[in-house]
Amino acid sequence: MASAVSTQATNDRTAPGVKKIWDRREVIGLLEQPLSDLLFTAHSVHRSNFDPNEVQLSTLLNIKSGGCPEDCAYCPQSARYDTAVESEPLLDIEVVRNAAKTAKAKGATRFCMGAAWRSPKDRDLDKVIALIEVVKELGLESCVTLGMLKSEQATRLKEAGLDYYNHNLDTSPEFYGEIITTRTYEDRLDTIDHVRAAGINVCCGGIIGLGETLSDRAGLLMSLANLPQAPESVPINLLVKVAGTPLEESSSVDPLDMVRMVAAARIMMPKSYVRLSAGREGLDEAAQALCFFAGANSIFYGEQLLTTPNPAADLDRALFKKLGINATSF
Ligand code: SAM
Ligand code: DTB
Ligand code: SF4
Repeated sequence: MASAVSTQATNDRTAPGVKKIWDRREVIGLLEQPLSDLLFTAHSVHRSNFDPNEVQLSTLLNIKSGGCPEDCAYCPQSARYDTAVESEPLLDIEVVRNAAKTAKAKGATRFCMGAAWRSPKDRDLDKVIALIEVVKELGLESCVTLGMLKSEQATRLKEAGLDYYNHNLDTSPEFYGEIITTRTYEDRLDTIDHVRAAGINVCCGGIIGLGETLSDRAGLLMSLANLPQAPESVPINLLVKVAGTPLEESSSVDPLDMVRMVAAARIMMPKSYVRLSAGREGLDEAAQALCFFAGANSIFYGEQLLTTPNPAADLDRALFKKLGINATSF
């Protein structure tokens, strides 16, 4: 097993102070374990790093909808696909303020703003910085996802007080080219490097249900966990199949595969927040409960993701009550 020196969290087979580097067979082995064995390990890791009954709530807002030049095969906001999503200009600052206030009143602690851009222009960034300031004034953590960033842009966002930048790897390096052709895996890693170097927390995860193999799921998790420093926040999305996108007819994922992904992410990135992200509409309460047991400790909270529905906030509060989960803010 290869190792590199770092201060990152270790597991029991790695000497303290030495970052574990995961290899593919080992990760496939994790994903294929008998479910009870996998859950036992994941929950034990979770319990030794976090309060197992606490979940962090992030609310999403699509600040710039549709018309994106990229060709991400899952995405309803690509201009290349005929979906119901219209291209809209950047939202007005007061609309964002109201949405952030409502999110805070409902108990979210982080407000995440998404823009359907390949990468922001410098004048776009000026406007987004004003939105970040609004979110910070309300006492919420801020997160944005704006596409590829240059290092100077990441520095500007840091200076504006940005807490998290979301930029996903989406899938394994090997399968990536089947899903996106307009930017490379390297481009994504470069953006993540710029965000990390600027001192912004990294939010980086991926999607299952794209038609990937188990080895691709392992490859995604390896790419995340083997980064020089694991992302602070790891969103695990289940594909939301949207009419008009190339993946609209994809085969459905077994909910237990989502549980397995969450469990493996928890074991491989013990100190990261693992977010049960898009696709919760397709998971019943029992499957979500298993995801929380497996180590998910963050969700997207509020009726809407970017363009697609998410469980209503009152339903999530009722679920939390049933499971004895406390939200960070409740
Ligand atoms: N345009 C920016 C970018 O791609 O970096 C930011 C927004 S983009 C919508 C953010 C992420 O949402 C994607 O990387 C992908 O992981 C996720 N996503 C988009 N459409 C999805 C879908 N239909 N189902 C699940 N996740 C999706
Ligand atoms: C992430 O990993 N998932 C969110 C967020 N980061 C920006 C987006 C999910 C989008 C689901 C499809 C939609 O609503 O358009
Ligand atoms: Fe554009 Fe982001 Fe959608 Fe890709 S995922 S098409 S970059 S909005």
